[in-house]
Order: sequence, then structure tokens, then C-alpha cells
Amino acid sequence: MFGPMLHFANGRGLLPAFLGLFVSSIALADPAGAAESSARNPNILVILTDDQGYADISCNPAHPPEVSTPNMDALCASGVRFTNGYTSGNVCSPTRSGLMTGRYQQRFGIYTAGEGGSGVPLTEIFLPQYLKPAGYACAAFGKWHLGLTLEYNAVNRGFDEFYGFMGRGAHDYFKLDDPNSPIYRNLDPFADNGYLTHRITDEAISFITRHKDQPFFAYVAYNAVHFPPEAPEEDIAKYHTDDPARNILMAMLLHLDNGIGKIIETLKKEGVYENTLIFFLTDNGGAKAMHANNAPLRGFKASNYEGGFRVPFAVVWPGHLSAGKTSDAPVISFDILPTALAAAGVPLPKDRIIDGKSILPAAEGKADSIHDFLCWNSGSGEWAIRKGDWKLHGIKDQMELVNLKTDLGETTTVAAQHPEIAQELKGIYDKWLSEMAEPVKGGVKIWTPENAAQAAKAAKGEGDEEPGAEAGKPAKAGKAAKAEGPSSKAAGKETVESMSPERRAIWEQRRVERKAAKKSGAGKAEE
Ligand SMILES: [Ca+2]
Repeated sequence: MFGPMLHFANGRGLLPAFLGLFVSSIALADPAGAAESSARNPNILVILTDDQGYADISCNPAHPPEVSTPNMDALCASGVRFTNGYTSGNVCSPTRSGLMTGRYQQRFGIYTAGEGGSGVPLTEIFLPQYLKPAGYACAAFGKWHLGLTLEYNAVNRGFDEFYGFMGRGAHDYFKLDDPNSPIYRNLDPFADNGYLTHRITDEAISFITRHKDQPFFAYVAYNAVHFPPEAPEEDIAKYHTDDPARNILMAMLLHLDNGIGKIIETLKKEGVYENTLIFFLTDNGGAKAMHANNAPLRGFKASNYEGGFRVPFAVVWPGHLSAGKTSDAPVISFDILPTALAAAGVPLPKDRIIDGKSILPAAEGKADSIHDFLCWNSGSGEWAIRKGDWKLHGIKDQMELVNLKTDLGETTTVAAQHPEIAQELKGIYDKWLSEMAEPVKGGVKIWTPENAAQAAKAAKGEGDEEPGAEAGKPAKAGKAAKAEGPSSKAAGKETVESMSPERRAIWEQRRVERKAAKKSGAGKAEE
């Protein structure tokens, strides 16, 4: 290409003519390149947000007025929005474990955040390991939360590149140079700076731009809007609800939404948007501690009511799927792996059970349902099964049956009216559970009066997700939970005196909530 250019460039007067030729040959090359690109394996983009409330996205008609997520709405509207989209965990790490493997994470003993956070067994195969032999460049960004030590790092699980934090669920959004809570570039911790949501966006954009000429898989796992509540002050000031915690959450959501918009814009700018299969979802229900809104669902993150794991969920593939569609087919986060492999023409493995199913038939409007049933067990004695519109929820030795079609808010059990349905679902659930492994650490498979204390401890697994636990070694349960106070080491040098009025208000509010909860003996059911 450069040979003739240099030759012609030496001849005066010929240069403009040559440039004309050169430009027109580019113009001619473009359509051919586009054709080649659409015949090529699609790029795969997974955008996973963290703890975002079901109603904290403005395409949910139940959203409160302060919620505005134009970029997420546009993304959902450009493909198929799933109204019954689920995650396989009700907290961060279990969902990620299922997503990366395409399997119920309980198959390899992961029920709680602590179990997944300390490392998914190395015998498990992660999505990029299937895609790489098909020529994909693979990168992970943001929150990993699938292992604390380097053998569990994303680049040791099939990714070519990794930018983010490894171990636990939370990371400070502003302090990106703390050696006790490092940001990694691949296997190496380094001192970064900026606002973490922006940094994740920038790194993802850089990867897409660098790899636009080959199939790529980008796993963009924002930690926003997970604890801690941190956003630029000037953005917090834009919100005026009477709940200071909510104002911070909205400011965090603003940057998350902007970041997603920038990534989609990059796909368009680089000419790869049409041939990119995009999954957009959050990793579990909105967090009560962050004052998320899960309307119209019952419960929050860490619950097996719908508010714990029914999430915003969309599948977008502009060149292949119609825009502006919705599907009511129940789909789940571990469907991403088989869907991506189907799109990439990569066969499913034969040496293990893949529980996920390709979402494409549902997304194409060819199937109303892809799963016979879905099960959940969070290692604390709480579990659930959904089959058709029926859902059976169990906690300790209590069970509730609801029909989600008529009672989405799970307000009233009808187990007494439909004992045969409750029995059928319990039978399917028990069989499913019998196929799952024993919890690798901490969780309980089945609640009994004898293991009640252990189950209660597993229910506090949320402690693993709190700040302070994102250090290089596992935090002890209970210790992490204490890190919530502003005087803790995890919150850096912040003291009550140094807090902004918003942070101070939240801290005060939490203190009151904790005291009240302690007094009333409120336990797991509220979480
Ligand atoms: Ca989460």
C-alpha cells in the first residue's frame, strides 16, 4: 500500500490525482470490509452493573421520578428487553461464578459471596476459554470478585487483558492507589487515579478500539452502583430527593449510565456495533443499604424474593435481532455463555453439564420459554424455584407459594389452596439440589435446626461484600461488616468531621438503622 504512494508522491502534480484514487479505493474498500465484518464471528459485550435497583432504570415504568438512565434505556430499546430476567445468585460473586461458567454455581459448591469470592475452582472453564480458540481477543474490566489470589485472576482464567480489582465486592471509587486494595493491570497491582466508573469505561473503550479488527469479547463489570456511596460532589448536588443516600446513588447511576453510552458510541464509531452481541444486566437486586428501589418487587439484594435476583436484562444484536421488542421468557445470567457460544459457532462442552440455554430463540421471538424451571439457593437456608408462573420460596422450614403473574410482589402465599403445586415444585427443587455439590466453605445446603447458627452466619455473607474486605487476603466474617463506619480503615482517612454533609447524613442514618435493627432483632428476612 505504501509502495505506490511513495512512488507517486515523488511526482509533482500526480499527488492530488493519486490521493483521489487512494480515497476512492478506501471508499470502495469500506463496504467490502463491512460485509466481511458481518460474516465474521460477532463480538461479544457483557455489561454487568452492580446492585442496580430494578426500578433504578428509567425504562421500568415503576421508576421513581429522580431516575433517569437515557443510555441504558436506549440500549434496551435497541434490542430485546427481558421482563423476566434473573441472576443465578442474589449477591455479586455467586452470580459471576454462574455467568462465567454457564452453570449453576452450586454445581461446584458456590452458594455464598464468601465462597465465590475466595475462588472458583480451577477445574471450571470460563467463557473466554471457549472463545479464545475461535479467534477472540478477550478482556475483563472492573470488578472480578471470583478469587483473591493471582491464580484466580482474570488473565489466568482465559482473558488476555484485565483492568480492575480482584478480590472482594467493594472498592473505593476515588482511591485507586491503595496498595491494600489495589487496582490491577493484568497480574500487576498499580497505582491508578480517577473515578473508578470513568476508568472502567475508558479501559473498555481502549480495548474495543484496539481490537475492532478481530472478534472480541469484552466483559465490562462496573462496580457501580455498589457500596460505598461515592460520587463527585457536584453531581450529588444535582439531585434533590429528601433522601441524601438516594441523591448519592443517583449521582453514581448518572456516571454509570454515561459510561454505558460512551461504550455503545465507541462500537458505532468503530463500525462494529451491528455485529456485536450485547448483554446488559445487573448482577443481583438493588441493595437496601444503598437505598436502591426495586419496585414493584419484594425484597432486596441477598434475598430469594424477586427483589433479590430479578434484574434489568436486555440482549442486543443490532444486525440480527429486531429492536424495540420485549420478551417475557424467563432467562438467567448463566444463559449468557451458551448464547455467546451459539452466536460464535462454538460447540458446548461435552464433559460437563451446562445449565444455561441460548437466549437467541426467545430473543428472536421463536420461543416463549427456554427453561423448564429455575432454582436458587443462597447457602443460608433460603431457596426458591420458579416453574412457569409459579414460584415456591423457602426460608428455614417455611415455604410460600405465589403465582407471579397475579402476585408479582409475592405478597400472599397460596400454598394451602394449591398444595399439589407446592409439592410438585418442592420435588423438582429437591432433585435439583441433590445434584449440586456441598458448599465449599461456610454455606449450608439445607437449613436444619442443628445448623441454624451456621446458616445465619452464611446469611451475613454480605459482610464479604462490604468495604475493607477487598484486601489481598480473605477477611474474617464479621470483621468486614464492622468496616462500614467512616472511622474504619477501609474508608481511608475519612472521619465523621471530614465528611461531606451527604456522607455524614448517610452515616447517621445507617447508625440509626443498625441500632433499630439490633433492637428489633431484625434478621436476614429483611435483607
Ligand atoms: Ca452485586
